[in-house]
Amino acid sequence: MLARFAMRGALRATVRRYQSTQAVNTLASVFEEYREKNYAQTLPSRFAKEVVGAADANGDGFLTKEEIATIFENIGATEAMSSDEINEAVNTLAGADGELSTAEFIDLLTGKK
Ligand SMILES: [Ca+2]
Repeated sequence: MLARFAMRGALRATVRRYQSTQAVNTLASVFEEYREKNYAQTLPSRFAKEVVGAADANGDGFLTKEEIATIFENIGATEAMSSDEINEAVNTLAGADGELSTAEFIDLLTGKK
């Protein structure tokens, strides 16, 4: 009985990890597609800085779920991810401190993370 509970817990953890990874991958691919379509001549690092500059509406150096959702609207990608999936991706990227810094997001957009 205990072993079965433990197994179920482990499975749930694995599924969660998979969903988190998927959400992050989808988020990265949305911006990658947008870059390829609209910024093909721009260096990925420059593109990443522009996206983050536009996304960080209050300029505090951190990106909230709301700021990411707004950028999704602005690039016409609202169909690509639900707000739950965006939240999932942001939480995963933010890590233990619970905050997604613009530097962390630039790493994602430039494939360093
Ligand atoms: Ca911000």
